[in-house]
Amino acid sequence: MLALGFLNNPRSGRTLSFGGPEMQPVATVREILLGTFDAKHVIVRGWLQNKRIGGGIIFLLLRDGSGVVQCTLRKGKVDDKTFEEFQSARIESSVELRGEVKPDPRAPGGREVQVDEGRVVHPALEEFPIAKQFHGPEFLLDKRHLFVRSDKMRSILRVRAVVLSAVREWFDEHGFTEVHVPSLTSAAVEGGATLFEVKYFDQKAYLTQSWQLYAEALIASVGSIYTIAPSFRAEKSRTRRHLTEYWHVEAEAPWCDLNCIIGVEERLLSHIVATLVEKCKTELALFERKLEDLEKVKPPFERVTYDQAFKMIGEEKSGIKWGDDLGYEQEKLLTVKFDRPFFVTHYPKKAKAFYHLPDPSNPEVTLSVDCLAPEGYGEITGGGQRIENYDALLARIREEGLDPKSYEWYLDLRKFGSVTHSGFGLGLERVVSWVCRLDHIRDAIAFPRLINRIYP
Ligand code: NSS
Repeated sequence: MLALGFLNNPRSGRTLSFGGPEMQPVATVREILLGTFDAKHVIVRGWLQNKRIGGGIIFLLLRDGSGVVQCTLRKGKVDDKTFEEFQSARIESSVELRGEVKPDPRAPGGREVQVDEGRVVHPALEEFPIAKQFHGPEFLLDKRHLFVRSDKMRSILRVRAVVLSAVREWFDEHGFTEVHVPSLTSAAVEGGATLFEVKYFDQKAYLTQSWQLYAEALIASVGSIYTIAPSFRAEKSRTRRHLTEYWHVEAEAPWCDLNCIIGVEERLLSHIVATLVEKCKTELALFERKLEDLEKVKPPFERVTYDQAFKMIGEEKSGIKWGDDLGYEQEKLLTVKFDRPFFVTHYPKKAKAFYHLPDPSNPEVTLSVDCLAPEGYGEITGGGQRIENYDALLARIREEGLDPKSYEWYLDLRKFGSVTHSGFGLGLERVVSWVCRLDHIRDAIAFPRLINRIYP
């Protein structure tokens, strides 16, 4: 019997939990299941996701963050004290096991760890409140700090991470520099209705809705740029696709018109989706997202103008008048006609924020673009070409009833070498909801912030 103790392995840098002559580094479940760990005897540690006892064997499902593996404790093979300890351990206890990896076609992943030594590190003090039975969404949101351990949330969090690494990879390879701007701001970007006001010492400030205005300053410094940061919207109604705090991937590029930014968006989105197909097959399968659906996502994406879209949804029968923004209901009508993401361009001036450039050939519409995901998901990006000219921008600010004083520095940008430029924002949770076929955007983020929820 080897003594239990924590040592650092100077070779691998990982902590050893079981000391003794054959000191072994800790294997991850992923390494065990892939067979990439170069020893048959392994130490694993994690949380007891499930437990079943039968015929003198305790079957454990151990989860360690990289995956889930079956581990078996046989009476007689482990000492009686250990067997009893695991017999009474509740699920979600933290445990450490040592054993031999053996192929077993009945085990999930085709391998199991036959344990010869183990300990419960911290036994769960109570029964885990989330059981296999159905729980309502509000209960699961109250217990979110524990629900994040579920297969569903773990898979979503991994998909999120892979989306973001694909975003960085694509931008970095295409000459975009990552830049960060403040989250505390002094003016609205996307309209006052969804601004969160905060006290900034003796002044009024707001949580940012978008990096855009700062980005337009920075393109004259660093060229094409992107950011990944939280944005805040005081969304006053409950919907399936609005968070009050969401992660915003935004890009801005000088010498780039509407057509150019559409090209950036379709190539970026295609890269994100191709990376998911390559790296997240298991997660996508859990959500029954067919790879064929995603493999169709390749540039060029289809484009329709707002005018065409308005006709496609039956004009006023869709519940809006010409000029109104497309809401969830209208986007649903439209997206059923597509089986992959597509662009809607040239939204009416009154449906869009002040900075959008009116189309020189028809100033009632703007050189704007949203990307809509199919299957009812709707808008996942919004952006377009910006107003370049000082007087035109000032006129639009006034026309929208905004205070030019708040936008003085932004107007200044048009005084010193204004250029054609465009950008867009992509809602990370909107993209995750679509690829993972989620019913509600709250599950695309670990701890959602919603109109009625700021706990836990
Ligand atoms: O309001 S947007 O359509 N556009 C902007 O903020 C631009 N200033 C971005 C830019 O050009 N740099 O928001 C962009 C995207 C939108 O398409 C959604 O995908 C997402 O941000 N979005 C949201 N996601 C989750 N929850 C909420 N409330 C939300 N609002 C927008």
